[in-house]
Amino acid sequence: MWDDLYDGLADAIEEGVNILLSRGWTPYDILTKALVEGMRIVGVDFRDGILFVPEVLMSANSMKAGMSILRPLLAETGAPKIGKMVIGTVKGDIHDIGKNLVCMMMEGAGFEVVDLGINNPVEKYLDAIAEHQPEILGMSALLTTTMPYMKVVIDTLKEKGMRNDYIVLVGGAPLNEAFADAIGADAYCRDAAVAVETAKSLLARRQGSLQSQG
Ligand code: B1M
Repeated sequence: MWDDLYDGLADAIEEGVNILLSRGWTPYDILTKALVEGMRIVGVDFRDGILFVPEVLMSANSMKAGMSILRPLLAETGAPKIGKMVIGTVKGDIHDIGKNLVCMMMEGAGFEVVDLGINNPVEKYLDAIAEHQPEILGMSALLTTTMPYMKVVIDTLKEKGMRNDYIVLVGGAPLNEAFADAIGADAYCRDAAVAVETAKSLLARRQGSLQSQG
C-alpha cells in the first residue's frame, strides 16, 4: 500500500483498505500504519526533490480515497457528543490531509466537528465560532510561511475579548510547543491522537473550573 500511495493509485488504495478491513485490521491501524506512514515516505521524497507537486497531489488524492472509507468507521461510536470543535487550515495554506485526519479522530472520539476546509482568513473562523459556539477552535498550518497567521487569529480573538471563551489548539508539521506558547495557543498537538487527548483533558479541566465557579 505504501507503493500504491507513492504511485498515486487511488483505486488500489481503496482495494487495499478493504482487504485490510476484511482481514480484521482496525480502521485506526490501517490509517496510521498503511496510509499515514505511506504519506510520510511521500513527504521525504517531496522534500528531497524526487517527487513533484502533481505526483504528490495524486498521492494525496489516493490517501483521501482511503480515508473516505475509514471515516464513517472511525466516527461510528454512537456515543453522545462530548464537545464541539471548529477547525480549519489557515489562510494561504491548502494542505488538508492532516487536518482531515484530526477531524476523523475527533469525530471518532465523540466530538462534533465543524470543518472549515482550507485557506481560512480570520473572518471565517470568527463567523464559524459565532454560528456554532464550539468549546474548541483548531487551526492547522503546514507551511512556515502560513503558521504565523495563527497568531493573527488569536490576536483578533484577544482584541475582541473572546480569547478565553475558547480552547485554541494548533497543529501541523512545522509547529512545535514553543511556537504554540509564543502565539498564545492553549496547546500544540503533534498528531491527531494527541489532538484528541489534549481536547479531552483541556475540556475536562475547563468544565471542572466552570463548575467550581458556579
Ligand atoms: Co506541500 N509542503 N506544498 N503539498 N506538502 C510540505 C508541507 C513540505 C514540508 C514539503 C517539503 O518537504 N518541501 C513543504 C513546506 C516547507 C516549509 O514550509 N518549510 C511544502 C511545500 C513547500 C509546498 C508548496 C509551496 C509547493 C510548491 O507549490 N512549490 C505548496 C504550497 C501550497 C499552499 O498551501 N499554498 C504545496 C502543495 C502541496 C500539495 C497540494 C501537492 C499537497 C497537499 C495536498 C492536500 O493536503 N490536499 C502537499 C503535500 C501532500 C505535502 C506533504 C508531502 C505531506 C503533508 C501531509 O499531508 N502529511 C508535506 C511534507 C511533510 O509534511 N513531510 C508538504 C501527512 C499528514 C497526515 O501529516 O499534515 O503533518 P500532517 O498532519 C498531522 C500533524 O501535523 C497534526 O496531526 C496530523 C495527523 O496526525 N496536525 C494537527 C495537522 N494539523 C493539525 C491541526 C490540529 C491538530 C493537529 O488542530 C487541533
